[in-house]
Amino acid sequence: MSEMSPVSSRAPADPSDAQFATDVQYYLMQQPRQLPSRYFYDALGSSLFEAICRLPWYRVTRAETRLLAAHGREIFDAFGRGVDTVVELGGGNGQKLMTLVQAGRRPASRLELRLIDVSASALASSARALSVLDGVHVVTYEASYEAGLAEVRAARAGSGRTLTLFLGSNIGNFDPPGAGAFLRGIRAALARDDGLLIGTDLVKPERALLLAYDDPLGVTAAFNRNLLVRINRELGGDFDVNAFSHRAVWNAGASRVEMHLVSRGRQHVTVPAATLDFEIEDGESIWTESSYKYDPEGSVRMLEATGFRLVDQWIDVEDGFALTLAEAV
Ligand code: AVJ
Repeated sequence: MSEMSPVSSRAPADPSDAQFATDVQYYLMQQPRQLPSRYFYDALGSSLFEAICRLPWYRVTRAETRLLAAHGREIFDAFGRGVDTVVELGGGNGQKLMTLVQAGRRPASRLELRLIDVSASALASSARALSVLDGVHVVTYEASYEAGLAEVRAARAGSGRTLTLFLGSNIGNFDPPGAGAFLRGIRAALARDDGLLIGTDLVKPERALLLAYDDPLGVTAAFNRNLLVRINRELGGDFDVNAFSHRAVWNAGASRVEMHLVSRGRQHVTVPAATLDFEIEDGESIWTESSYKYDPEGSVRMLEATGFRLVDQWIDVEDGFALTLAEAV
């Protein structure tokens, strides 16, 4: 049996238009100027991200998908009482969850899939794809991670274990204190023995990191600049999108790749719906994303410091990616 019309909900605490305007106003006025990376994922941004995942230079998604296909059975079997609910945070198009369920689930078991994402378009396509699986019931939450987790926790029903997925190195968008706080928040939404599977992109040679975030086809540059397109469309901004250059830098001290939009020339910018009117200097940048890179031991330490115990870890040596399975203590 499959559920053809997935249930969906939109939390009141969503990053709605008002939140977008508030965040754009606040972060663009910071020194250095910034924009939160979660706003990349409107319909076009989500499509551009999917294109990034197919680039030969961005290997995160393929490496993780290989690990999920190879170890999906071990991941499900690591849970004695059996997993009856899988929660995925920021899963995008749902293809990795699809791979995991197909590789790992024991046939004939029922499974609740709860998808939390800020992207409505990503949720729609993943719910559609996952609904074809037998015995699967999909519920989507168009919400921030925090709001979505609170809803999932409130709706908790079954007696089995819940496995929460935080894949794709999405954890890399948090700075280390933020990642710790976020993992503690996940722990608080779980019961003892529930599982958490996280994917972390590993530190690798700078050349490979920079090609992944500044690709020769310019897809990542388009993904980055689309944030300005979105501000212009949704908040009435007048950013001259062509007058900003995409730049990726490896900050070795902080173990992160940073993406920036660098102003070519001094420019006047207004964003009426965010009550912004400012000058940006020649060469001044807007910092749009951090992608922290880990090592395998660091991923484990981070989990052990936030209320989890290591169950197993799998590493793709070729592309430098780790999947770490833990359980709540
Ligand atoms: C989806 C946050 C994991 O940081 O690698 C890809 C997003 N940004 N290329 C990442 C991204 C530029 C991606 N995450």
